[in-house]
Amino acid sequence: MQLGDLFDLSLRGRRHSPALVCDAPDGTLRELTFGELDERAARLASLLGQRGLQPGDRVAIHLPNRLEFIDLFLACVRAGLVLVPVNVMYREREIAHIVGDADPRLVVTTAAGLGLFPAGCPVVDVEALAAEAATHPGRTGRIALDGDAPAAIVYTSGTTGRSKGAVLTHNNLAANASALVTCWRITSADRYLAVLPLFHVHGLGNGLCTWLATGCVMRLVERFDITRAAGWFRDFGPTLFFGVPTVYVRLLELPEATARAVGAGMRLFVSGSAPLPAHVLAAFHERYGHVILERYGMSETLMLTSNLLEGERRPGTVGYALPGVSVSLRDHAGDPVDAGVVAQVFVKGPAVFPGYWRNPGATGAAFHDGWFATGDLGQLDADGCLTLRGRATELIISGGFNVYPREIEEVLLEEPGVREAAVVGMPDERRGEVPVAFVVTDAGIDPDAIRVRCASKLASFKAPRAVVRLDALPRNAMGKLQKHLLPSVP
Ligand code: MCA
Repeated sequence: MQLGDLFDLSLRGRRHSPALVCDAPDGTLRELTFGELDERAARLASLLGQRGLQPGDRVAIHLPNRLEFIDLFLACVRAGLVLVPVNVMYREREIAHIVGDADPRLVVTTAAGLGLFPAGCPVVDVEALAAEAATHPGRTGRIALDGDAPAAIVYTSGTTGRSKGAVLTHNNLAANASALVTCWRITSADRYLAVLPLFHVHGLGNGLCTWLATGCVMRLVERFDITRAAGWFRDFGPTLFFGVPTVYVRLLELPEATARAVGAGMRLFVSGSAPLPAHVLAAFHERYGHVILERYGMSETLMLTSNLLEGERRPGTVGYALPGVSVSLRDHAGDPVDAGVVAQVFVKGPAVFPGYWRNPGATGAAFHDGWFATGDLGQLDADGCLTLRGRATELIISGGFNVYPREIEEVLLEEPGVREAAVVGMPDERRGEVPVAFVVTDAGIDPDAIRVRCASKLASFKAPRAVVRLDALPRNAMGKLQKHLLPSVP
């Protein structure tokens, strides 16, 4: 299915209905109908075509949540262009890798972002592009596309240090949205408060795509901010909210009366991207009167399992396979294990990606007999409810963002005087986990200076909270690093 067919249910079918509420540059609120969004996308798609972009070309978007992000997404869907969202927190090094790999025909950023891109990159200022599109004649109709055509390439933190581009097809995104709309009963009567970044799958695949599939109203904010959250809930009156655990931890800070009022109007709170601690679930229930619905997914697979909308939402579990998804727990030999046994989670399904962009080696390693290896360890109940029990990889999740130690270790090893480096996740009340680094250095090296330099090269959520100097890293008799023996850091 072409995503445009799914979105047309709203863009055309609900042309005159309110679609979006977002912040205008002058601080007022801006409201648009689905028809207005469709016309904006038509003009932009036509402009991109005139600039020579062809179906299959990549368009990298390095923007915070704003109207133009949506315009670009819809224009790409219309014109068969492949969206490459880039995390706005990334620094030059991370950005250079993504644009080098994705090879975009166009890069759109803000005035502040222009300097982050390497020389020769086809980068444009979003304001200039939007101004040109506003006066450009719109093109009617869409490019005819196979549903298996790529719609987006989403870069995931890499186990090998460099992030890999997960190719998501039109069918993948459509299947994911349809499954969530069905299982969470999202309808045009909902009001969705969108606080998560659109440059990741949670905000893009779950948020934007279910909004466009159902034609509900979305209030889009630039980013989650606890000091503004109460006002957004009060003024917009949402029924639907998607968050990462860090967002729910922060919402517990709102006064009791505010929380009660927010809870009274809400229909569904969903959490994902990182494990939701049971005590947060309980405290939120107590304060807001809602049991948060926890679900499980990955950038490569979109959503896989979900707790039930109606019926028990079991704390500590991520629920049951979504429509079309098969979950199989397998041991090291690749054989399925019995219910109750902890093993790696393998999945199949209509939203599972076809592979990594221009990386057949990584794609081959990720699939086993057609099953995608998630790298997560889990346990299935006899009735099919999944509980995650840790990871087969060293992934750290901080504030809902994935961080692989190897990438940080490589940056640390570039520092003069650093001989060895090991990064691990340490528990953190608010962010779930934070990266902490251990280094072995030449004499006279200041570990804090290393931390500061490392922070200037990496997105803030990857920067080690602390850099600790050790005389030696713990290793076994074979010389293999024993990360579990590293000391804990307060
Ligand atoms: C955080 N920061 C940001 C943003 N969010 N900067 C720009 N844009 C953002 N959207 C920066 C802040 O500037 C600050 O940087 C640092 O992060 C911490 O911010 P703060 O407000 O103090 O943190 P917080 O109140 O604890 O909240 C952080 C947050 C953020 C808003 C919860 O972590 C967040 O938006 N997380 C969502 C991640 C997400 O969407 N993941 C989905 C991945 P500095 O320290 O330099 O001042 S998709 C996925 O995982 C799969 C597929 C799935 O299943 O969903």
